[in-house]
Amino acid sequence: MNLELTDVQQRTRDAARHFAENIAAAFVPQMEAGEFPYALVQKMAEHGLMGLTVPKEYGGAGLDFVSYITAVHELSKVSAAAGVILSVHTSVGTAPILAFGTEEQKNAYIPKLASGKWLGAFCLTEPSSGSDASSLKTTARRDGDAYVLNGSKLFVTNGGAADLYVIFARSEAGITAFVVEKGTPGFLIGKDEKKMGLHGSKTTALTFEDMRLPLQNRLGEEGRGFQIAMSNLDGGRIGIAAQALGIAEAAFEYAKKNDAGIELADMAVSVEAARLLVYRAACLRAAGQACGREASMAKLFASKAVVTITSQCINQLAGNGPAERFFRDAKVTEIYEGTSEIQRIVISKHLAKGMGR
Ligand code: COS
Repeated sequence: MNLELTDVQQRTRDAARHFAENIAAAFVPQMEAGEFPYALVQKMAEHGLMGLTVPKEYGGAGLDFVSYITAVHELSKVSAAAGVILSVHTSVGTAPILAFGTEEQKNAYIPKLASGKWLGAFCLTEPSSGSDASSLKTTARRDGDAYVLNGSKLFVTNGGAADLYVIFARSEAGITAFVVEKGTPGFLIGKDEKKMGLHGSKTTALTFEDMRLPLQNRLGEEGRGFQIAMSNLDGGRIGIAAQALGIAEAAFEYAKKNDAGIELADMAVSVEAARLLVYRAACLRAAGQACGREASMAKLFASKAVVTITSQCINQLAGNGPAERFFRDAKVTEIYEGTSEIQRIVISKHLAKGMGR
């Protein structure tokens, strides 16, 4: 497999790096103070970052998944919060509608998401179901020409800030996906979680109280929601792995600049190995090939690497510059979009099916 970036991918990476260093960096203090960076998202939109993988016919840049991953990677080197805003918006907020939406849904939502006029989010986790996603309890009861949703979601990234939500609920035929606009009656936004890291990224609970959705808000077939969630999490996990890689690389560069000693060699090996796994998974996704195993491997490895590297970095350079932010931002990459234990389960399932490459 050729892991060299093409000219287009390199240009996207260079533009994203330029944007991260010259525009996003200025928003870091505001984000660290706990503010969601609406103005930064607006600038990301103006620079075409919010629709990188969306086909041109729906107003996107029509680029491949690898190009998009370079953008998450570069942004995360400067701001892991900006990286996850982009990753969630693209891989799990927009991609399911592109992949499973009707032409009507795509025309209604994708141009708004691709232009960045709207921000996307994804709601699977609930107060009583995280890793065991298939036991979710939010209900979708059919009532004439509508579904009525009741339940709640937890730890929704971009929650409250997003305009459009992909929501999973249990209907008669099983787990079913829906697209829901903020402001729909019965759609209630909870308060922001106070987190150790990613202070610029919003994480909220959502509650649905007799939230009535017309049939046309159902995404994909009734009962196919779990597959929709899982197939999009494959892409989402590569995004989070790229975020972890970005933080790891930033911490490594910072340690190198400050001469953090002999551990630099181990850090360099981990960053390089994470890079290879992330870009390998991204290449498979871009080629439309199955990538669940590789996505989980990339996320498992890159998240572990970033936690180790940022920990070593803070051991050596405690109290200096951004080391403590890198350390705080790193941990959640081992948790969201599937914990490390979940990644091991996914990899083991592939091995058991004899799908090891
Ligand atoms: N792409 C498409 N379909 C997939 C898939 C994927 N990557 N992974 C599983 N599926 C499908 C399977 O093909 C199966 O479909 P059929 O019923 O039609 O055969 C169905 O989903 C169930 O698959 P499986 O039996 O493997 O699922 P499990 O219930 O054993 O659950 C885990 C698997 C634990 C891996 C899953 O629940 C999971 O990933 N949990 C973590 C969820 C998560 O990441 N949460 C973070 C929240 S994101 S905010």
